[in-house]
Amino acid sequence: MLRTDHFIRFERVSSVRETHRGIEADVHGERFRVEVCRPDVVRLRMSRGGAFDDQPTYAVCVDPLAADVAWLAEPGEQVWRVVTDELTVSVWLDPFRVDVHRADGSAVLETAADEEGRYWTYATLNDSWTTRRVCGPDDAFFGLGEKGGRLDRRGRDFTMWNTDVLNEHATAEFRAGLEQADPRSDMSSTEFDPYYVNIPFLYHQSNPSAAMGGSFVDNGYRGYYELSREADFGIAFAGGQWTEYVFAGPAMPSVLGAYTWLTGRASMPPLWALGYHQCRWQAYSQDDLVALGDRLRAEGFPCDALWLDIDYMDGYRVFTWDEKLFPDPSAMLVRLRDKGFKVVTIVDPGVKHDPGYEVYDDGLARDVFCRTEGGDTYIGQVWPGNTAFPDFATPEAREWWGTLNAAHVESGLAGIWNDMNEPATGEIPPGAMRFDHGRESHERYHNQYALLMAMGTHEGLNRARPGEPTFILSRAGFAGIQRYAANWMGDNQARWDHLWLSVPMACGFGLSGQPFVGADIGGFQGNSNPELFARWMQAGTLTPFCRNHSETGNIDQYPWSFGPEVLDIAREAVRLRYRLMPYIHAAFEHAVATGEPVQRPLVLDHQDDPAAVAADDEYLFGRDLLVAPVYEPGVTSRDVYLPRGHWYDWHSGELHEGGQTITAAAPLDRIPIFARAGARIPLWREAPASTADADLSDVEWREFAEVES
Ligand code: MIG
Repeated sequence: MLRTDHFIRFERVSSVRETHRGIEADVHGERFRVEVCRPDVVRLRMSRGGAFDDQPTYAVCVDPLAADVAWLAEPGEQVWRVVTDELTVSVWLDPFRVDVHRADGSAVLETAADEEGRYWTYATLNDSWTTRRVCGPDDAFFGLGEKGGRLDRRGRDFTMWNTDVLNEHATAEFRAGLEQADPRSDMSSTEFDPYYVNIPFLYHQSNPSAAMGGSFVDNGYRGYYELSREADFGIAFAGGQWTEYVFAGPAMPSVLGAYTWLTGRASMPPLWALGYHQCRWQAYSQDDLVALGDRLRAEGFPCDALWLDIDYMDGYRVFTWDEKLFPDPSAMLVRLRDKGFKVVTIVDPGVKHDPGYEVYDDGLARDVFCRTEGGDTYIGQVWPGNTAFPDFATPEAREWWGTLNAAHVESGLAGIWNDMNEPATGEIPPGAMRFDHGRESHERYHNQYALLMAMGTHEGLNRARPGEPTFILSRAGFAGIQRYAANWMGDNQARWDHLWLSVPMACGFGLSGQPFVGADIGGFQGNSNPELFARWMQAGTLTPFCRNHSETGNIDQYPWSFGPEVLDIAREAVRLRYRLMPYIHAAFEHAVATGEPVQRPLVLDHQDDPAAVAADDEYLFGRDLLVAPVYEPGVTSRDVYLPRGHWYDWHSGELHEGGQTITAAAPLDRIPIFARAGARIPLWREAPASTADADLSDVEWREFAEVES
C-alpha cells in the first residue's frame, strides 16, 4: 500500500461560498467543491494548484451536471450543508471534514479520524493523495472490477494498476514499487492482485442496517483501496485529483444504476456472440479451422464462433495474415459462414518495429505512436519483438486504429479480440511510454489504455458497418469498458480453485458495470482433466461470455478430447445454453437497459440477507435461474443456499422453500440449477447448431408456478 505517514493533511477551511451547483470551500490554498448531479448522486472534488481537472479519465460519458436538480445550500458557522431530496453533504470547517448522509440520517460516507482526533479528509504529498472513511466491524465492500478472492472485499487491500498477471517482469516491477511486500504476488493464490481490469468503484455496505452506498473515484492513476483495517478504510491514488461521485443507494441496484448512468451501459451484443466460442492458442491453417468447424458440426456440438490467436499473423504483425497458413482468408470465411460460423481474430496493440512494414511506417508518418519524454517512439516488447504502441489518448490515433480494424474485418471477420492491452510491454518497463505526443505521463493513461483502444476499435467497426452491433473482447479495462467491449478474465489456470475463482470474479465484474464477462472454460494455463473440464463446461455455459480457450502446448481441450462420456456432458451443457438463448438474450436486454449484470451475485437482490450477502460460490444467471457449480473432484452433491422465496429444482421439478441451505444432487452429468417460483423461462424448442438461422421469437415457455407464502 501507499505509505501516507508524511502526507500533509488539510485541516482548516478558510471560507465557503455557494456555487450554481453546490458549494466551494477554500482549504489550504486549494478549492474543494461539492456539486449536485442528481438527488442521489453528488460529486466531491479538490483542485490541485487551484485548478480542476475537468476530464480526469474517459470513464464518464454524460455531463453529470446537465440535469435540473432541486437542492439547497445551508450556510453555517461551523458546518455548511448541501441538501437534495436524498442526500445531505456536510462540510465542517475546522477541522475540515466531509460526511454524506441519506435523508433518513443514515451514513453513506463519514470521514475517519485517527487516535488524536485528526481527520483524514484529504492529505496529499507530491501528487499522491488519500482519504479515510469510517466503517463498522460487520460492514462489507463490493466492486472494484476484476478482483481475485471473495466477492466481499472486506479484510484485504487492493491495488488498481492494470497488470498482465503472467508477465513476471510486469509483476516484479510493480512489486518493487511497493513499500510492503504483498503475499498475493503469485498465481498460486486465488487472491492475486491486481489483475488486468481495475475499476475504482466501491460499494460500502453498513451493517447491521444493510444499507449500501457507493463511491466512484474518477482517477486512472495507480490507486489503492485499503479495506483490511478495522474501524476505517482508506482510498489513495498516486496521482491525479480527488474527483469522486458518491451514490446514495441504499439499494444495491440503485447504486449500480447510478454508476452506469455515469459511465455508460453495454450495448446489445450480436446474437452469435452469446453462443459457444471455440478458441485455442494454436497455429491453425485455414484448412485446420474449417476441419475444426466440421468436427463440431459432426459431433452435434452447437457453436457460433471459431477464434484465431496470434499465429494467424505474418510474424505477429498486426493486420496481416500468414500467407502460408492462410492463402485465402476470405474463401475460408465464406466456407465457415455457410456452416454458421463466425471468426474472431486477435489484435494486440503492439505494432512491430519494422521499417518497411506498412502499419509501422504509416503510424510513424502520422505521428500516432506513444513517445518518450525526450521524443523517441516508445518501444516495448511483445510477440513480434520490439513494438511501438498507438497513442490512444489522441483522437487521431484512435481513428487510425479504428480504420485499420475496419479494413481488417472487411474480409468477413465478425469481431476483434484485444489482448496485451494493460498495456503489456514484456521485459521493457512501460513507464517511459508517454501520451499525447509525449506531453502526458504514462501513469495518467496506463489504466485507460484498453478503454481507449476499445473506443477506437468500436468506432472504426461502427464506421465500417453502420447500424450493426460490434463485438470486441478485451483483456484489460477501466470504468466504462462495458460501453465498447466484453471482458474475459485472462490467463486462468486449469485448477479447481480457479473454476471457483471465476464465479466471484465475474460477479464482482458485474457489480462494477461490466455484464459481458467469462473465464477461459477448461482453464487456460496447464492441462485440464476430464472431470474438471466437464464441470467447467457445465458452469461456463451458464455465464455471459462462453468460450473454451487454452494455451499452446497444453493437451487438447476440445469437447471430444476427454472421451465420449465428457463429450456427452459438454454437449448437453452447450445445448442447454442454446435452448436458453431467448432467456439469455432477455437477460442481456435487461443489462443494457439497467446496467445490472447477467451473472448476478445473490447480494444484488438480497442485500438484507446475510447468508445471501456471503454466498459467492453460486449466482443467479439472469434473474430467475440460480446456478450452483461443483468445484471439487469426486463429489456428487453440494450445499446450495436458496434465498427468500421458493425455488424449483430445474432437473427434478422438486419445490424448495427459500431461506435455507439444501443439499443438491450433483452427479457428474448434472449441475445444480434452480428456477425461481413465478418465473417464465423462454426456451428454443431444440438447440440449433448455431444462432445463425434461429428465430428469437419462436419459443416455448417453461413456467414455474408462484407459491403463496
Ligand atoms: O503472452 O496470444 O491472455 O488468451 O492465448 C500470451 C496468446 C499472450 C495472452 C492471452 C491468451 C492468449 C495468449 N496471450
